[in-house]
Amino acid sequence: MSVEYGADQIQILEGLEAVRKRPGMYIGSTSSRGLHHLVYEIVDNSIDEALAGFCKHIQVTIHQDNSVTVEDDGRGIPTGINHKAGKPAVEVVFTILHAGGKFGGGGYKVSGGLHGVGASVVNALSEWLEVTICSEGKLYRQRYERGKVCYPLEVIGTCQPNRTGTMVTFMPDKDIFEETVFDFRTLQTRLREMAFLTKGLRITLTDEREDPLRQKTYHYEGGIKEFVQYLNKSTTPIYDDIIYCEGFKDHVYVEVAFQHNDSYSENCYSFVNNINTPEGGTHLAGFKNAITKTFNDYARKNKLLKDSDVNLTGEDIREGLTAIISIKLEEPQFEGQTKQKLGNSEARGAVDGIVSEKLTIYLEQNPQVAKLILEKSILAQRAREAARKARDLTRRKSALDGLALPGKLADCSDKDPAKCEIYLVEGDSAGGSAKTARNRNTQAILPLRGKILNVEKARLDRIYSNEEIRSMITAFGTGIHEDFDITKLRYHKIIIMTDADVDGAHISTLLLTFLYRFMPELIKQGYVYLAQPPLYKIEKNKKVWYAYDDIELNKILTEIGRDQNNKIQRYKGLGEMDADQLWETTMDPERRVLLKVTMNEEESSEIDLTFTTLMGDKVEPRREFIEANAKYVKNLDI
Ligand code: TTJ
Repeated sequence: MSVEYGADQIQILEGLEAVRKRPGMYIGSTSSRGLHHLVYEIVDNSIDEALAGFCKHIQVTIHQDNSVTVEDDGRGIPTGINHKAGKPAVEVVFTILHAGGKFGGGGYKVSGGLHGVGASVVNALSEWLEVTICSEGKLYRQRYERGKVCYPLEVIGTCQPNRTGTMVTFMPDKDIFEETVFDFRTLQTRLREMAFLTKGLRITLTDEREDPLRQKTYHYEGGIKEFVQYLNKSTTPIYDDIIYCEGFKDHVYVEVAFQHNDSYSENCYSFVNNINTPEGGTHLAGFKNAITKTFNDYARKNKLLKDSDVNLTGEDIREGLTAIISIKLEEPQFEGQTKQKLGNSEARGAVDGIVSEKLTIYLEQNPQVAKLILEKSILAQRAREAARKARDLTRRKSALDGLALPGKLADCSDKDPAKCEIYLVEGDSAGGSAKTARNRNTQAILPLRGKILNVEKARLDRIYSNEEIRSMITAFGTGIHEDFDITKLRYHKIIIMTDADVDGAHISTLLLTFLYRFMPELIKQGYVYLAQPPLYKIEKNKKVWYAYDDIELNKILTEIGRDQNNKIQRYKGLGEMDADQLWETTMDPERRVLLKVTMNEEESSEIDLTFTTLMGDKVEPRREFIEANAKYVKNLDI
């Protein structure tokens, strides 16, 4: 951290060179994801200033040329000479690796992007970067190109004496990034999340590439309480309050907000220094322990559980729970393969202690709410018991009659999962054509009848006794729940094939919801695909073309000439194709188009919201969501 003048200085120059040589080491990747991290790295500096209590508004602007400006109204990066480095502090921030945050004024650095590397990395990876600082009545500016100083920090004018702030504009280097076009929605999701996590802060995102320009402002006085409200907006909460616990213990600042809704799924998101920790860690463990213990204690004390009853499990209590756990601490230690799991042991005790204490008081003061939550947990406990019995039944059955594959499954003969695919096909008739069309060596067909059970609206016992769902579980071979074992997966491609209409899309969503909630590993590891049946068949002079959308149809018609004799057929469903056509257009590995279903864990709260919004009970938010997204959704990328 400390910077010696002289020898170290040379090392420092090598530092930014190293960033350009191995960008992936510093920002994770040079794909679109790394590109967006550049913005988060810069914004994090302004967030720190907000956490220190000096910045109220951050503005992020995507310009026409895809450069980005981040501007805040904080105190401004210090412009005075940093004596250790012998140059202005701002220059140190942008040219020395790992510098930043720790010098001048009070307040410690708590935020930091995925890799917490700071502004110098962004500078090194930008074609050019300009910083403008307004402080003590003066306007300062410095410019850098690919990390190198263009001219010493200069005063370029004056500003209102009471105004202060920092503005940074940068152009990501096209030599470094595979993708240099910013996505409004990606930035929007992350900036909204940052606003939720920093109560009171206002963040504005503007896109100047659109005419009229697109602008969104996020500002939540309630912070994570409003985050929970937002996540629950398309659900039916079972009580009005959002339960909130806050405190400071062992140098850890803890904030937790939660509310139960009438669904059966659990949506807990944890953050450390404003960074999402999808794999949880000690802070999440502390939270889970606290609520399990506190609710059981309360239930016993108030005779909601009898002496002879067994304890509620954590899962029972978290049924339908939406929660945000946000902690801030000085030196987070991340563990695990992806370094996304918090390891600090003091975080466990801090969250556990604060939540237990505050929640006990809350429950004493709000017995009606306590009763509603516990009644739901007790129902969950019973359903869990019933579900276990249903699962045991499946397990025993499969032990009895060998593999016990579902009767409707037309399995393939090859047994090497890497070569095998399973088509989940809507309807028995399309299932029949698919069975005729397929390559029996490597392609298995599982026809699914009618509407698939909506797992967002059903309890575990109903889910596990559902015919279609049981068929999928046994066909995949992985087992489910605590038995889930991805190494037993029998097919490395699970292909959802539905009609190219609204009903087909609905069935796809239902299937994806099931896979996402119950076997997320299948999606994470890239085993799930969507088949793309064509929408049109075009015939002319005994020649045939297929078009997968209207744009393609027009292209083909332009190519072959718009002619009276063109025969255009619009397929309404898979059933209208004969087996040969189905093979040619949708199933032949040489010719078909498959969409791989992917998920970005950084946006998991958005994905959950998508599923609860699409599959939940409330019509209004669903309509709004579909209207808001209809024009942006191209590929289904959950
Ligand atoms: C540090 O302590 C003295 C007063 O100013 C503090 C500071 O550096 N504040 C600050 C930095 N506010 N905003 C920034 C900042 C903003 C952007 C857009 C980019 C960077 C690298 C820093």
